[in-house]
Amino acid sequence: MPAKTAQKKAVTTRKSAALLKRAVKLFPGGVNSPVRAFKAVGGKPLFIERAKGSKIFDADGNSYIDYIGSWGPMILGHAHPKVTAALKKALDKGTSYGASTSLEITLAEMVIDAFPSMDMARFVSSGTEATMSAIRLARAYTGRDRIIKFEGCYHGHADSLLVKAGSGAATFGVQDSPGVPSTLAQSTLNAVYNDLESVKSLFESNPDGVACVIVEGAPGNMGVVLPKEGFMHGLRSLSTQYGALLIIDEVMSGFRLCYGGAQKIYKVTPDLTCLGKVIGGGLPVGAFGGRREIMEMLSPSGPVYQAGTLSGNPVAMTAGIETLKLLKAKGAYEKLYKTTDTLYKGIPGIAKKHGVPCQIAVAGSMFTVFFSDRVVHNYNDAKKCDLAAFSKYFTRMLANGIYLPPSQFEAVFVSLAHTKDDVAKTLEAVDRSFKGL
Ligand code: KE4
Repeated sequence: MPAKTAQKKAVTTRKSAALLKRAVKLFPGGVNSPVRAFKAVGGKPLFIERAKGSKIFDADGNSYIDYIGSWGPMILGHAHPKVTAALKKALDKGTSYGASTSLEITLAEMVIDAFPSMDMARFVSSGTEATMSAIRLARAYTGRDRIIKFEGCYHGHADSLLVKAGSGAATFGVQDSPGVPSTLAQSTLNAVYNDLESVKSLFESNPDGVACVIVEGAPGNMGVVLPKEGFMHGLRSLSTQYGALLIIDEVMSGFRLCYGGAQKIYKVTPDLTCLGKVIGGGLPVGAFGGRREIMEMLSPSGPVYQAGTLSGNPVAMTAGIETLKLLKAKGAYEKLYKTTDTLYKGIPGIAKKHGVPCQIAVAGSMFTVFFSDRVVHNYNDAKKCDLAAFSKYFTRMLANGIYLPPSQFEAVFVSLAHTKDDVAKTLEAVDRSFKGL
């Protein structure tokens, strides 16, 4: 329940509850994506009616400072006037042609300019499609079947990747989803994040069998976990040594960490990059891309088939173009980092005051508060966090009008729309929420 408003009007979530009653008859768990169900934190999901800037408003008219930002895409804040205006114009030209447009060229040129490791790209409609297609391409290019991923990393819900996955799969403890054929799951090898030895031993036991290593640019799906010094470079050299491709999944980290993603921050050149979220500005866009010789294996120039009805959709491209234009503007990232820093740096003092053990991991404009007395370096560490404390924290913050991701294994996303007042209100809410946690 959000904080009492100044007018002390009765706060209710009655309309959300009524909508949930209808939704549970229509959708499994009443949702169209599991993490939205609040299952891990108890309580009932809110139904959101509209959003503007840093705020979202539920069906009962309650407003919240939003730190989910649609799980990353809304880095400008909601309904940015320049994005909305461009979309309104685009809509009058029709919504989808199933044919090429200049807009996809414009967005691809912007993406490739930001990611010099990419000679070519292919647009799809989600991050899952991007990673799924990149893996198929890596398997075709190398002629190998096995892939190495990391426990706790999440790359979408393609079968090969739902093996010891993070995000919602971790939240619900189903990292190995039923329905994934064991024959396929056996081709997915899981290493321990931040442990190069675990990667090396998988390569040594499969010396010519690994098609690729796929890793999140800055993991955000076991909560935010930072790569140790040399880890990303180690993945690069091991992949090269064993003839595997290195795929950096920047669906979350791309444009979230900086205008060029984690590979720019960590100075690592992948063979393939996956993107999503921010490049769609809130509309369904994913992309993958990399070296020309690899990408040209894709149909119709090569034999690897991949396709999509709405790939490169003109309306979605418009949202992506406008979003990247505004991110490229002078001072955008400085502002984003300043807001993020002011927010997360205010938390340790409050935690100390209330004797709440917590660790904060920050990557660009996303961060996670781990309820743990030790730094989280991998999924095992993340699983040891005090999940009950997290649930209480989440519920209290919501009651104070702060909308956080409903899982310890997710990230808080800061936007350019979050104001100093939002940060002050959020830290006040943290102070109230940590009391007696
Ligand atoms: P989508 O298919 O959900 O667009 O992207 C999958 C994906 C791929 N790679 C990374 C690094 C991702 O974080 C994601 C999706 N992230 C989750 C949030 N942790 C999406 C939210 C949801 O599942 O509803």
